[in-house]
Amino acid sequence: MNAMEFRTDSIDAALRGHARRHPLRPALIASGQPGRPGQRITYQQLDTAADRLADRLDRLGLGPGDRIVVQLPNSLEFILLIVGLLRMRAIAVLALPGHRKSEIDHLFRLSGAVGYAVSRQPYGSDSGALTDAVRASHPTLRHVLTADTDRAGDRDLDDLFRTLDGAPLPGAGPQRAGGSSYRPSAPAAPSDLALLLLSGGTTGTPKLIPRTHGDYAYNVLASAEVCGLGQDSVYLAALPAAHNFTLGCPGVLGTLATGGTVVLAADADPGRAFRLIERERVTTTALTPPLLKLWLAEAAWSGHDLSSLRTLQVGGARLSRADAARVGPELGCRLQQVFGMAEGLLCFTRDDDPDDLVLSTQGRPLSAADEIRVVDDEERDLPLGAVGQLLTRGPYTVRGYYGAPEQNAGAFTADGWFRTGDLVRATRTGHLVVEGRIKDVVNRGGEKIPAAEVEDHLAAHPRVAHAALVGIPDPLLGERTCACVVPGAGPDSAPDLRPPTLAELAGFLRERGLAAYKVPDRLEIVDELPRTGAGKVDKRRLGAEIAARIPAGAAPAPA
Ligand code: OOB
Repeated sequence: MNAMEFRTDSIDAALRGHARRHPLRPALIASGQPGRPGQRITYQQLDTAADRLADRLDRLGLGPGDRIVVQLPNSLEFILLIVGLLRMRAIAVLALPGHRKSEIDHLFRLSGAVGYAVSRQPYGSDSGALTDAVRASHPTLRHVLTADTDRAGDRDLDDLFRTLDGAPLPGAGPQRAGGSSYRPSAPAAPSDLALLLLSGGTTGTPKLIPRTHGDYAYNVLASAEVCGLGQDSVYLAALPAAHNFTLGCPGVLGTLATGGTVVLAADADPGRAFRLIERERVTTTALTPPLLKLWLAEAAWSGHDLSSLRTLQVGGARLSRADAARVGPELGCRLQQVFGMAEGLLCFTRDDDPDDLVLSTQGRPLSAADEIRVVDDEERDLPLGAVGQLLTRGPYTVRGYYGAPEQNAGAFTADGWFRTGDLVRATRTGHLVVEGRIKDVVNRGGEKIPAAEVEDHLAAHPRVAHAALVGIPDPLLGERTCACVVPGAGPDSAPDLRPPTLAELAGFLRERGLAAYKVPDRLEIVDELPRTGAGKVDKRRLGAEIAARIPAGAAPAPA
């Protein structure tokens, strides 16, 4: 099936079409826990379960336009809920599984969400405490839906979610024959909000990115077309499906919208992933560069049959040419580099690109309607091949963050170009090479860490006078984080002025509910922070000074 045929459709309409045309084809395979067979559901089952879920949520009082923070691991629950929410025109606010109280609070503050769908699994015994704390600080929150993915394999699809008190969602009434029962009051219009994605950040604390039904359908379906997805495709979601890359580029939704099969892995562990690739004859999957390194290492001695794999997408952070060159010979599939952003723009290397472009560039824009400018510090266009900031505009790139008029004036030009904060150079063929960035974000192996967010938390420590977060080069992750701290009396000045240790700061940040991946890898105590003429911390100089102190290849100091 050619994705082009669906270009004007919504994701949900495409999915319903498949449920009608080939109800018994497998839509989703959840790998289950180790030692469990996993659960398979057909297009018809997916369609019916999404209807029932939408119906039950509707009875609970959730409706079009309501925001629901969704924090679920790769699981049937997650995909069903996304499809159900798209169907009922409610808006999923996507949190990552690693987020904790600090990030979840931020998402509630920004979105005014009325619901929180959360699995017990990533928090273990903490989940109750987290949801209680979120409830206490956000009066807008009316419904907490819990999913317990441990039991997903044993349960009826109807019973995947419970409300917080353990009660099943309100019943859907008598089942109608032939599946689909839920009838939304009106189908989604292309301009209706579909998803709120968290920005990796350009400046300051992260913002929410409003993606509409129309732009996200374009994103998903055009990506599926570029990747050649169709009914014979089997896509393995090894990265968290809550990432835009895994969800819709083309990812889970692109596979479902073109009638293929999605295999959900609990994580990207190479041993488990290789077993799934062999068992389910996976054709397509997506990784970040550090995970690719782990897969390459595993493939060197693993006996698994990976011959079904046709395309391996790698994106989210810069891939070295050396690792890129190993994909074909060592994994036996075609590499596709992907340079994307939750704000919209997606670049892909294409199947028919010469090898040199596939190995050395991060691809070219998805759409002929994507507009690209490479500009200098004064936002003057640079000649072809020069390195400058990438500005972009296009059919699926947002024109502003959600409810953030002040920040939008900085992040977007008056005529709607998004200032990506990435430094790129364009080739004659229209491909882009990512050369660096000017935004204040550390890209830790694909996980984005907005410096200002961590600095705000560090500055709250009683023995921190000033703090700055910088990235330092790392052979596995590309970059790690280093907190540069000027000790001294912090906000609640304490008599004890010993410089804080990394372990103390790490404990303090965890206590404040910061996601573990944002806790700095390293601490440098400094007398002062270098400043620019304008009085801002000179991150470039600081980063270079710190990198010079660290012997090449040194392991980060243990926390
Ligand atoms: C993806 O999306 P985000 O929103 O988490 O992060 C976007 C940023 C980009 O602005 C760039 O700084 C960096 O991540 N990035 C890359 C890259 N892909 C993303 N830097 C170098 N090389 C690459 N290939 O990360 C994302 C969204 C959709 C598809 C793929 C990745």
